Amino acid sequence: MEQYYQPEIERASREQIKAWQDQRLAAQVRHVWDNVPYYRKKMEAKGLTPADVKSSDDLYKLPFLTKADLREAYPYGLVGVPLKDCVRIQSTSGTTGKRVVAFYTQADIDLWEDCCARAIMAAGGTNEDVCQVSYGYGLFTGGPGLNGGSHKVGCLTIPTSSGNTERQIMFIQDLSATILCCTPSYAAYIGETMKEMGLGPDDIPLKAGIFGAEAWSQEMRRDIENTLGIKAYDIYGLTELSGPGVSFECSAQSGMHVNEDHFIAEIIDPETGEVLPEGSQGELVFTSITKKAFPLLRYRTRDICTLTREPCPCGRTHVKMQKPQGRTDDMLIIRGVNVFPSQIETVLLNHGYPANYQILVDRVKNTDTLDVQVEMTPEMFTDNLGDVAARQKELVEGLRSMLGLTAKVTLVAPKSIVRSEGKAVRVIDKRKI
Ligand code: DLL
Repeated sequence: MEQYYQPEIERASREQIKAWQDQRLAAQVRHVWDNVPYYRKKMEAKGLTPADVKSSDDLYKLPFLTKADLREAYPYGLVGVPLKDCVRIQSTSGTTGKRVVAFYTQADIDLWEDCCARAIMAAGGTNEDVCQVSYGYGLFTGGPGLNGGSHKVGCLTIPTSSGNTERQIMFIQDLSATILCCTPSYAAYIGETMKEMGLGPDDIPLKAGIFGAEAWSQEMRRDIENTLGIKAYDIYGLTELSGPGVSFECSAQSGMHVNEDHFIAEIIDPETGEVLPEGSQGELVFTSITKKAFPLLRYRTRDICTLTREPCPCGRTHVKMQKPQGRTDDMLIIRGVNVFPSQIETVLLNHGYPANYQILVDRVKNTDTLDVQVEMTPEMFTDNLGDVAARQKELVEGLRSMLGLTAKVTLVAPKSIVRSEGKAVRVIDKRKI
């Protein structure tokens, strides 16, 4: 039976959700106008005052915020409350430019943890469960967010953080963990290590996994579900908006419910900024309507996906976002063709390869090259060069029909591609260097 952490909110009528959003957005615009001079200037530049935003129907009038704004305003320029009222920061793992630093009041942390608790209960978690949190702890939001949610549900929480994979498996077995929270690539790695230790799905008590923080395909979901003997749920979020739990998957496993009492989602055309109708694919934009320390209005996530309000069999009424297909800044343009790493992953998994691969992009004599290095499983591994060549050819064909361009495929020995304990690095684009 479906369980809810806050049923009266998660199953509220659309009218009720709209009423919350209308009232909270107007209050949030006023809060930001009064307390965040950086954003007030942006509003003034558009000739807006808080009186222009009376309800969520007026949202489109507001200016966007981008990562560039966050960098410009670093570190305190977008903070909406006195620092004495802030109790924590978290930060992104960004590798280029300045990190994003997000601030939280105690109330902001509470609502963030509520969102994570909703995700855990949607995955079947109760206070009878043992929840192992194998996302990184520290500045990254994954560990602290799911840890807080797990406490709220009342699960026995095991804060292993990431790494030391054999010890992760030992805790799962010895402490009878029933729910595992980590990135999908780390879940796959845990599964692979279990196999090497001679363990199968029946040797561990896990029943569910809550995996996110990076794009992962349906094929990868099926793989992880089979290896660990669990149901694998997606969870989405970003540091700028709190962390994991902006949206989460329910038993229907067909998209993630956005916590609309805290976040308003829009889909825009990334080129023009125009708001697109429901069902269109575009860039996801979020407005946080309840957080006070780091309130972001119309923040452009760069994630590409669609929204749907089709009724969900789980009973939740909040809008669903499809799995992000990738990020506008992840999209590779190779010889003029748009390529998402997730498309390549789908082809590999459909041909029976594990999700251990690396995509190398370069430019040789003014032509882009795409080289996909794919690991063979130990069962496939052979030194018969003819067999390897035939397998490579099959993948080149598969990629050609998915992407419409020719890639070079190199099959490499098992275990030769480095494993990830957090977010996997799949793409090395040498053209930028
Ligand atoms: O990754 C927060 C998080 C932690 C989410 C644990 C889920 C679980 P950041 O490090 O700021 O925050 O990265 C945010 O990661 O804009 C997406 O591009 C990507 N992302 C997050 N969740 C998913 C997902 C955390 N389920 C960025 N599917 C986002 C695809 C995801 N991409």
